Amino acid sequence: MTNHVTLTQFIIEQQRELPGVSGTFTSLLNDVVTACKKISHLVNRGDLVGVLGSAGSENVQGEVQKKLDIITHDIMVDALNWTGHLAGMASEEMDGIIRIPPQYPKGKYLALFDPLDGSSNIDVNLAVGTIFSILRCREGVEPELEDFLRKGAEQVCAGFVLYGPSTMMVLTTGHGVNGFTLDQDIGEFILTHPGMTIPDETCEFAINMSNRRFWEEPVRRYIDECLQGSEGIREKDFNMRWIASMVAEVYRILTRGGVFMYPYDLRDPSKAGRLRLMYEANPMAFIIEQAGGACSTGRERVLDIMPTGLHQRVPVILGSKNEVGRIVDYHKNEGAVEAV
Ligand code: AFP
Repeated sequence: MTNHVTLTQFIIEQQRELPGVSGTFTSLLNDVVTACKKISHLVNRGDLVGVLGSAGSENVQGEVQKKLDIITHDIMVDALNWTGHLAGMASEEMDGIIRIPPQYPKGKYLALFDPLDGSSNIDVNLAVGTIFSILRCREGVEPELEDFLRKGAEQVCAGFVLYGPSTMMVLTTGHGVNGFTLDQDIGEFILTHPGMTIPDETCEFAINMSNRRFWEEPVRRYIDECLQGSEGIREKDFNMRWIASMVAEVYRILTRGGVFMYPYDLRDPSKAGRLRLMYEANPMAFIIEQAGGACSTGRERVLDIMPTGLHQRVPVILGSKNEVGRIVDYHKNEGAVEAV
């Protein structure tokens, strides 16, 4: 088989079109790819290499950590902290920012990542993923928290790797969205899904229905109208999916459209939502918008949120543009909700 474009080749060719680029970004992306290949290998080996099950500890958000949550966090940090491409990192599994050890050179980018999203799925052999977001850093400074707390609209790159039946990387650098499949035989990600786009209309929604009693009225109204199907005001039947793994839901939406929601709910007033702005919502919002979709909290565009903390949570409604627009319209008469 010839003429297969590898991820590295694709990024180098994209960078050539931009004046004055140094190639550092391509190298950084290769560091991320190396880490994700290692994670893919471990996820695939599962219990054969003893990586399943609980670690018996809790992360900064008070969630029970799986062994793989910790292992994948370490793989990401170890692959990224010594190469000289990053000025600092932040991980969903760690409280504060992760500094580059003093013996290594510092680069001009910041990386934020959720090393194993959907980790509750790992022990039941369902899809999980790694999500990452890259920001530019002021050069020559030791980054502090404020350097990370930037709007999602400032991301230079966002991507995720889905460890499913195939391992796929989906990537945007702000020029559309492209999907790459890991060819296990040669160890390279190959461009298989160029120019991914999301249809504006959909008949499929994804939400955790067990939370219905905690939702606000606009979300209840939208879902109830979908459930009424062809007999209701939507005059068409809807299908529902819930994988409890955002990477898998977003990948499905990128391939056949749909809407995914983890909305604001009234379970715990101290939490504005379930998903983390910096590690999940922002990178996915960048990808979704670049593929022609939309991403909102219901009240504002996710990429416009000014973050107040590394582990801040936000409501997320993303996917096909017209459906997200409809849900946002339903929110218009509701009061504002404070993000925490
Ligand atoms: P975990 O990484 O803790 O499994 O969380 C996954 C996730 O952040 C996101 O990927 C899912 O869409 C969502 O949580 C599932 O949440 P529920 O378990 O409440 O449905």
